Amino acid sequence: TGPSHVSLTFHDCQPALADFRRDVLDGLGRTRKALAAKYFYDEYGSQLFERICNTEEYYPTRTEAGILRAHATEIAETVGADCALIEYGSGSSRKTPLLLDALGQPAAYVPIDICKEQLLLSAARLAASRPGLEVVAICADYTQLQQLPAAAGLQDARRVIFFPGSTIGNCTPAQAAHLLRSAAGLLGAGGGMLIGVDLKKDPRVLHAAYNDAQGVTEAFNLNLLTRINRELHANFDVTAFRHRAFYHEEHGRVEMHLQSLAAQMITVGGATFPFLEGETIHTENSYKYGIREFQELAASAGFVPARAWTDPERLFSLHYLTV
Ligand code: AVJ
Repeated sequence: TGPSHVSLTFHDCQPALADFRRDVLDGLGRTRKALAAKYFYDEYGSQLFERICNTEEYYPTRTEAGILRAHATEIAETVGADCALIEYGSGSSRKTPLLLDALGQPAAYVPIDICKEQLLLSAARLAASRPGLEVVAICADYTQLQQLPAAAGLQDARRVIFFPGSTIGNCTPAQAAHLLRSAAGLLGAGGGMLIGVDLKKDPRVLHAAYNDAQGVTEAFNLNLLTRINRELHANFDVTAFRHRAFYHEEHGRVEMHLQSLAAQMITVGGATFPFLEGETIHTENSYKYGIREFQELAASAGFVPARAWTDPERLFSLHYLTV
């Protein structure tokens, strides 16, 4: 591979439909119905998420990009050149160029995403725009990923995980500690993680961010039911549910729910689930942290918090942690 050679390999470890079915049947069978947030990201859900990122109310995306731009040189010095860069939940990979431009060419770029369609598009676009960069795309649930495939740039390079967007906020603190521990294992000694974490703030700002006026977040939440109908042959009437999102102060998290507007029965793959009027399916947690609070969580999971950057309004934080 030379400097003008476009290099892209694709590894398909996409979770099986049977896993989705099992998780949905289990989640709807609980006293407090719940579904995992990772299931939002089918092809259309991933597109809706991109649109959320561009709404006026959803501040995290542009704020994190602003932090990356404002502190690019310092971030690059802290992360260090000559690493293999692994991105968790790479999605559209729109923030990656900000980091790559500051870092210079890494030994490899490894985007990992659960949505195959979006991963293929964004990895191909990134590989084409950076000839000479070895791109190793992996469709997988990164919470389940134990090791990386054999690839030239991954042989003996120091590893760095880029985990932007505050996606770690979808985990409870206990789940987050578990995920960080497994990431530290994947990184090995000398590795590091550049991770975006949304900060605690005025609940009104949070409320607006998860209840945008255009209804994109509402459509994103409701699309989960459409996905279940299509992939698991369920009979959800999407108009019989509404989007609910609120900040839960004690838990320090935004919760998203789908609330049933009537008493109704839903069938999914032969099983029937009764809904009371007003009953909800809990579809997402989005935890917010203080900078110190997150550093303590990372430390409890075996990382050493090295640096943290924030924006002037202290809306969002970007942390560098070392193993
Ligand atoms: C991509 C998980 C970080 O929790 O803010 C956006 C997803 N949900 N609006 C978040 C989301 C509703 C987002 N994460």
